[in-house]
Amino acid sequence: MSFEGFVPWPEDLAHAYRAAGVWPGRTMGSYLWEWAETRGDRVAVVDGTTRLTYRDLAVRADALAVGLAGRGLERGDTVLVQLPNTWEFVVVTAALLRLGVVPTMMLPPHRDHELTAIGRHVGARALVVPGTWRGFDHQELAFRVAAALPGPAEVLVVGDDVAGGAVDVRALLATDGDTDGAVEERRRWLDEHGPAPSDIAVFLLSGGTTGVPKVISRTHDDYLFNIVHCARACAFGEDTVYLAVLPAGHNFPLASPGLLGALHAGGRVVLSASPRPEPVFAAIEAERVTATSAVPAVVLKWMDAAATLKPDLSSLRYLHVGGSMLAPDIAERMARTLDCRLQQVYGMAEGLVCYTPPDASDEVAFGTQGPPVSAFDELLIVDEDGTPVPPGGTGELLTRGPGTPRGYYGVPDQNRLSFTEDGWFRTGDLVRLTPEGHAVVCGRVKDLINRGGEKISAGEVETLIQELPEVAEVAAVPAPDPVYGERVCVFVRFHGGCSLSLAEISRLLTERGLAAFKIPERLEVLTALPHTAVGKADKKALKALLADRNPLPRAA
Ligand code: OOB
Repeated sequence: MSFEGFVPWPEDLAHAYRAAGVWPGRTMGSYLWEWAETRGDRVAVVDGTTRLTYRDLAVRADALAVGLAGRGLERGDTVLVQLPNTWEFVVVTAALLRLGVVPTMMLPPHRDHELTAIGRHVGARALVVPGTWRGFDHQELAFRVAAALPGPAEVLVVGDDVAGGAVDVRALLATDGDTDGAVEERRRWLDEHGPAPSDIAVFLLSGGTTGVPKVISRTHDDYLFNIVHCARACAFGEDTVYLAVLPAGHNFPLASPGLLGALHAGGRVVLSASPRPEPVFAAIEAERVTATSAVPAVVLKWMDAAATLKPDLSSLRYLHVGGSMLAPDIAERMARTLDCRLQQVYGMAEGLVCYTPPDASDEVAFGTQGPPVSAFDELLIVDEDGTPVPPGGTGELLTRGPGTPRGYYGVPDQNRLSFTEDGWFRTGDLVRLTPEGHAVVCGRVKDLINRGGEKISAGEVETLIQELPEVAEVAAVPAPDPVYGERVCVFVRFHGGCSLSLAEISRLLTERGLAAFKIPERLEVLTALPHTAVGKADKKALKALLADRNPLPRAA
């Protein structure tokens, strides 16, 4: 493996986890053919009218993997994957896992700013993008980003109008007319050239509190651990029909347990390209979906729409809700309105995932975020000095365990802040534990804005706004919002004689290639920002100011 910024697992721990079977000691791609042999004709993936069996998935993933190898990609490379929820997302991911080329999971709204910064950080060798998606030309974006990367990078397109110079992914994964011999030969070649369990399987993006998002390297070992335990915590099995609604590059719909968990359990994955109520309800009805997961902001929209659309949700047994704060009364209303078991989830791409059990009492299901999915996960609640708080007290949650890696990729200075010397990850979340060991998330100490589950680093937005010549000082804080929970509000002090409107700031940040969900939706102009003793913008004071301004001016 050639990933220099990778923080490996301590040898002794890795050895102990493998010896005890905590880590299965396998790669994720190694399951594909096992599944194809035991459940070959069963449908694995549904996307509209496209249905792939477990065997189709293995055959196509192998074809694509070998095709990509033919284009020069090899084990230890990484590519940026920016695909919507389509069946090709699953095949591309499976192919990359098989080949040992690490998918760096980007999100469809990401633009030049995120793709270029992350692509440089991980040393991306290619980008996998849709052609045009929601009216936006991702192919053109990918060519721009590829040109801005230091090394050569290919543009791989999943779409109809593949430009000259780009690689047509659909052509690579087509297998029509392949003989059994060809399929077998590809399988053998990939078995020999694929990754090891300790290799990085995927790169995930962290909500991050500094600059652009931090990159989390997940090995086959530690990612499989999460997938298996989350699938167990959600009672996934062969009868599971899981609907992937949130962007599949997020850890939540991808692997907690998400689509990988559903496949691992022998179930079926249905993909919805949009979280809007109409397509989601239609997919639940048509495919008799049994489980899905979403952030509270999305479920609130489903609840509103259910009143008028009156969908048949009788197949839906479990709804996993997490990613941002959820009040107990709303949790209860969600379960009643959609008539299913609510499983709250508190998780993070950095590893730890907590789930309320499927058969939890109402008190637990509505009032807590549940215990960690595995008994091997350790939780510690500390105060501001790092001292453990008394049982039941609230403080910052530190965690460690076989599914929580020991460092972000390629940021040693940040790692000294985010991880303790003995391997605890500082979540930045304020949590208390019930006597039964269930987590209750109470807030956070990290400087980010959680807009309906999308994490936005305040620092990233501030850095871009600070670069505008009119701006003397800026601080981004969460503004409370009834649907999204929070939206980005910026407090700005302009240089004398200068000013910008919210619309102008929005346009300038869009021009700089910032993803739309990070663009501030509220602007508060101050002649002086309050400061803390160390001279930083005092965000506590700013949030209080925001709460005092009633009603708040709303973004256009
Ligand atoms: C999930 O993952 P990320 O990496 O996008 O965000 C993690 C952060 C947590 O540190 C916490 O601040 C927040 O999102 N969060 C919650 C929460 N679940 C996550 N805050 C309050 N209540 C909750 N239930 O968001 C994620 C990953 C896997 C499964 C589920 C969510």
